Amino acid sequence: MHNILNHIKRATRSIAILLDPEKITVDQQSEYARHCEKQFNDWKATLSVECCFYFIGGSTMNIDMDQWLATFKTITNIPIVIFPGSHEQLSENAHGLLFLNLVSGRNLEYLIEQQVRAARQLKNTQLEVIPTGYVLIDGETISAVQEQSKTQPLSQKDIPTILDTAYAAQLMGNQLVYLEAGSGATRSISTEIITAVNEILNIPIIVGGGLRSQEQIQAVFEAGANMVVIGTAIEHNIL
Ligand code: 1GP
Repeated sequence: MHNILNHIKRATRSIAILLDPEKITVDQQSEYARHCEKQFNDWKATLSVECCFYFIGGSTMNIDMDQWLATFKTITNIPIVIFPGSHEQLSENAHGLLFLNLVSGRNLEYLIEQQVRAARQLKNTQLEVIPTGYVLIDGETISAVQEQSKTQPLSQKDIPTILDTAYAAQLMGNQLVYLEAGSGATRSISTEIITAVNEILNIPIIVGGGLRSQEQIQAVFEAGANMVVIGTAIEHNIL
């Protein structure tokens, strides 16, 4: 048992690498994991990161994710957390699951429908299920989340609405709040927003989308993020 949420709560700085199984074949997994694990060690040394995770998921999933995870799980000791694009991306071959609700959007499909469809399968799960308020914020590109969910991101300029949304997510019982600019965002979430959200919440904050340098990651931690998620920069090997 990894006790993922407790680790995130206790650590000052956690980091997750987001892997999309559609983009990595089973044969490439070992090489990819070696590359990621070297990166995790660098971050521990240079950014004082304490806990490392893999987030696994994608907005679409046209491969057998369960099978992909079954092999990936055998080649790493880093906890694997599913970051699902839909209720079809559930698998017991992981350690945890972000049980997302897209609180920035007004599409019932992602506020309750997907969660209801996942519920029966999760009744007897061994996964650590972590309720997570998911807040999509404009990253100046049309993100896959925006397209898939057919919801609008919150404007980075509208900090009061971002704060109200994040606070509502906490009041609703979420254990984490994820501030998301969207994978490949050209503008990551401002440190001003992260600081303001950090001041009003007492649950950990995850920040992701468009982070491409050590300096950006450092600034996001300094602003108050408990966890940072990096996808594209690892995929394109630009860190
Ligand atoms: C996307 O926040 C993650 O859900 C990661 O974004 O791919 O831009 O690093 P990037």
